[in-house]
Amino acid sequence: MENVEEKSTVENMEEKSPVENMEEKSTVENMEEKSTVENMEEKLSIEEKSPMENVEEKSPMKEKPSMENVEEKSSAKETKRLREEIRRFSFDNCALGNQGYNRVLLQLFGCTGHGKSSFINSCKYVLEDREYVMHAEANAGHSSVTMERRAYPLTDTITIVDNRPCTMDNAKMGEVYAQLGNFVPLNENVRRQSTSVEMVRRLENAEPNYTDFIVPVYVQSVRECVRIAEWEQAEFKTIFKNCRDLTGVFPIIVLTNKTSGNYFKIEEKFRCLGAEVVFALENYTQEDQMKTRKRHTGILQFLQHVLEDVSFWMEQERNPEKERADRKMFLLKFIRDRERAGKKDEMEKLQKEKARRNN
Ligand SMILES: Nc1nc2c(ncn2[C@@H]2O[C@H](COP(=O)(O)OP(=O)(O)OP(=O)(O)O)[C@@H](O)[C@H]2O)c(=O)[nH]1
Ligand SMILES: [Mg+2]
Repeated sequence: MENVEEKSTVENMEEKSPVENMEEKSTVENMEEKSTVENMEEKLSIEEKSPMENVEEKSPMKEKPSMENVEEKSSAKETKRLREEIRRFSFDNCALGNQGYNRVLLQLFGCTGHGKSSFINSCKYVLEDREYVMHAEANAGHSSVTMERRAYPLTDTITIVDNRPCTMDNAKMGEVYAQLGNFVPLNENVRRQSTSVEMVRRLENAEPNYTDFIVPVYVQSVRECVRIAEWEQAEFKTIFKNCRDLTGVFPIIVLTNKTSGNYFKIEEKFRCLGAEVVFALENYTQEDQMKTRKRHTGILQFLQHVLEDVSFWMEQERNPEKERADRKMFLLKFIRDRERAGKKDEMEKLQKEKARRNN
């Protein structure tokens, strides 16, 4: 290639046989026969291209599949394979059959603005393989956007749920636990806090649902996660453990905004908090919908991983009715303990106040 570039056109012509030169000449003659406009256009199109481009165009290398082409084709195949595998998942094909389940419920939770709704839009974008649509409203504002618990079907078997945002304070997690436990109706507004009496009443009256296999997913933005203080770590640990005890599954961690900080460090932190699985990714958003291989496969691999986990859990004998009854017991105990802890705090405050007055 270098040699070809270095040689002038005259030199190239001199090296050619008389017959080749004749042929080239006749092309020039042909050009003369064309109209001036046609000639100008042809000339311009030749001049616009760099010499390298002209050589490359003639080069047979162009026809050979480049590494990039091969990778692109194989990644397109991989994306298609993953997508089909995810769409095909059915509880009926699990080791012991469906055991009474018919839906995987991916339950997203986390603080406001960390990318829960954007993650839902990304999953739908990747699975549906058509133009980006903002199914779940996502916004850069400081106030909470998602006020209701809304379900978005991803496939015939998988539904993803956008839960109302929370603060990572175990005492204030009652509403979130109720949502994760599937005791709050879907597609209705959710309260930030309820009294214990209201919560118990709701538990008693909740529509029985035994057919959802619940998978909790905690969403955390790398951008917001500058550091997690010592006391917060203890709180995170308690919350994750409670989610596991409630649903039987340790929350899967999804780190969004992966390119806005050192996500390796944050991933390590979450692993130290007990997380077995951490996925770091960059969501597709209204502002940035440019498809990239890694983003697409990253999201599909997350879904594939969830289904592999579900298949693993379905290898054991399960009883959906009992699981729901256990979740209810867990919540009732949580409400009772929270009530007792609240009363204890109040008593301590009163005693301190009394001691202060007596002194
Ligand atoms: N660059 C980038 N922006 C993101 C990413 N995820 C979310 N965002 C942006 O962050 C903002 C908040 O995202 P949302 O998806 O609304 O967050 P949310 O967790 O649903 O917020 P609430 O509904 O309030 O709980 C939006 O402007 C998104 O476009 C990401 O991975 N990368
Ligand atoms: Mg939201």
